Amino acid sequence: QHDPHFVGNRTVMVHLFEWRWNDIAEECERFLGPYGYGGVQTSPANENIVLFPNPQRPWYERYQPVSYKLETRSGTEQEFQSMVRRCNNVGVRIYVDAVINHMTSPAGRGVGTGGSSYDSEALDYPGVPFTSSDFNGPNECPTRSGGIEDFFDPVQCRNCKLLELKDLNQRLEHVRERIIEFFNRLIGYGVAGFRIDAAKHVWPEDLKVIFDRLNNLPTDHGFPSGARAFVVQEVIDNGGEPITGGDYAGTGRVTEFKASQHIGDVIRQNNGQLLQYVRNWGEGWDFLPDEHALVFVDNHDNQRGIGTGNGQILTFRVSSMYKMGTAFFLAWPYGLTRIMSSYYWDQDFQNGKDINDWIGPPHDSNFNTLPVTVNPDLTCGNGWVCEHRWRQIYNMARFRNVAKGTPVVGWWTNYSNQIAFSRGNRAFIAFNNDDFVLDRTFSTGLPGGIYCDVITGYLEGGTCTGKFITVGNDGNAQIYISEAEEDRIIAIHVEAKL
Ligand code: LM2
Ligand code: CA
Repeated sequence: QHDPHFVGNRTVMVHLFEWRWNDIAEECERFLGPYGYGGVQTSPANENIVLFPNPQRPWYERYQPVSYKLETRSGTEQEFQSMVRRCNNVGVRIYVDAVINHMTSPAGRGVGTGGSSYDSEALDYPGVPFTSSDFNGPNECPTRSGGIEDFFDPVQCRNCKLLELKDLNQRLEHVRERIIEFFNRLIGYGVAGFRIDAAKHVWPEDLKVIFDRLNNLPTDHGFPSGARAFVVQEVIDNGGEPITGGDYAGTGRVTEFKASQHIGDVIRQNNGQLLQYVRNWGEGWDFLPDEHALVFVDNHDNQRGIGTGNGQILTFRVSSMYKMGTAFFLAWPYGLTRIMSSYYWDQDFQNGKDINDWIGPPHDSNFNTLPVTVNPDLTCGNGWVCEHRWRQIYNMARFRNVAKGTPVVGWWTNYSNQIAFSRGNRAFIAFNNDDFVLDRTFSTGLPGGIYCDVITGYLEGGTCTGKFITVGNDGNAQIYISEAEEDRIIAIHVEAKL
C-alpha cells in the first residue's frame, strides 16, 4: 500500500485540483503520459453538498459528502470510468481523494450534486444509506459540544466532529462495508489508490480493517497480479501533538507536512535558514522514513493558509522561489513527490486573512467548471495555473525519472545558499539562492559531452533552447548562475545530452 504502481521509471504525481474528468483524460493523453508523469490525484469523486449562495459553490463543498455516487461538478460516473481507462492506457495512474471521516455539516435538508437528499440534523443520508446509528455520538465523543475541542486528546480527534462535520463511526460494520464497497467500485474502474482525507481523525486500526478488505487492483487495467491499492493518508503533523504521522505508517504512506513548511523556510531564508542545511533533507530533519512519506511544496489547503503553515508556504504566486523549492524536491531522493496544480483566484487580505480563500474553480454563470484550455507555449488558460506544465517543473519531473535509484554524490555548498550535487552518474544540479554569483567548476560525474540545461530550455530538434553546458571528458563542467536570473538553477541529465 506504499507503492503508487507507477508505470516504468515514472516517479511523480500531480494533484489536478477541481479538474473535470474529461479534462484529466485529455491531459493524460496529451501531456502527462508523454512528459513522464506517473499519476494524478483527483478531487473527491463522490456526491457532495451544494453550497449556494453563501458562499457560492466554494471548493470546500467537495469535502462534505452526501453519498458515494460518482456525480460531482467534475463529471459523471461514465466520465470518471472513461478517464481512468484513458489514463491507464497511457501509463498514468489515478488516485482518488476519499472523504470518509465525515459527511455534511450545515443544518437542514438539501440535495447533493448527484440528486440524493440528505438531512444533516437527522443524520440521514439515504443515498448511501447512512442513518443516525452510523455516527459517533455522546457515547464515543467525550466533549459537551460534540466537536473536537482539544487536539491533544486522541479520542476527541477521532470520535468528535471536525469543523462541525457529522462524524462517521468507522468501528461499525455497516459503515466499514459502505466505504469498502465504494472503494472497491473505484478499484474495479481501475483506480490505483486513494488519498485519505482527514486520516488523523480516523483510528488507524479501523483504516487497517478497511484497507485489508479491498480487492486487488485489476490486472486488465495493467496492474501486476496481487497488487494492493496505494494509500496516502492525510495527517497534519507538524510535531508536538500526541497523534503523529508515524502512527499511520503501517497502513500506507503519510503526508509529510513538515517538508512543506521547512522548504518554505529554507528558500525564503526565514529564521536564519540556509540552503546548505538541506544536506541531510529527510529523516535527518525529523521527517517520516523515505518509503512512508508523500512530499509536496504546497497543497490545496496550505496554499490558502489553511490547516498548516504561516505565510512560509511557497505557492505559484512566488514563482521563482516556488520553482526552486520544487526543483529541489524533484532532484533530492526523499519521499514520493506530488506536484500541486492550481487554479487562480484573486486574494483579498483583511486583517491578515484572505477572505477569498473559499473561491471555487473557474466557472461559467451557471457554476459549471470551465474546461482547461492550453496555449501554444504549453501553459493553461481559463484561469488554470497548471504548475505541472511549467517547463522548469515538468523538466525536473523528467530529471527525477532519469535519476531514479541513484544516490546523491558530489555534494557541494558554499556554506550559505549555494548547493550542487549529482545523482549517480546520470544527473547534476546546482542552485544559487544567494545574492551573488555562483561561478565554479564542478566534477559532475557525467559522461563528457554537451548537455542542455533543462531549467532554461529543453532539447528540441537536436538543439537546446536554453543554456548549453559542456562536460569535459574528466566529468568537469563550468557552472555560472547569476543572482539576477529568474531561475537560479542549472540542471542537466543524460537524457538531455546533445
Ligand atoms: C481536510 N483534510 O483533513 C481537507 O484537506 C480540508 O480541505 C477540509 O476542510 C477538511 N479536512 C475537511 O475535509 C475544508 C475547508 C473547510 C471546510 C471543510 C468542509 O478547509 O473550511 O469547512 O472543507 O467543507 C467549512 C467551513 C467551516 C465550517 C464547515 C462545516 O469553512 O467554517 O465549520 O464547513 O460547516 C463550522
Ligand atoms: Ca472521526
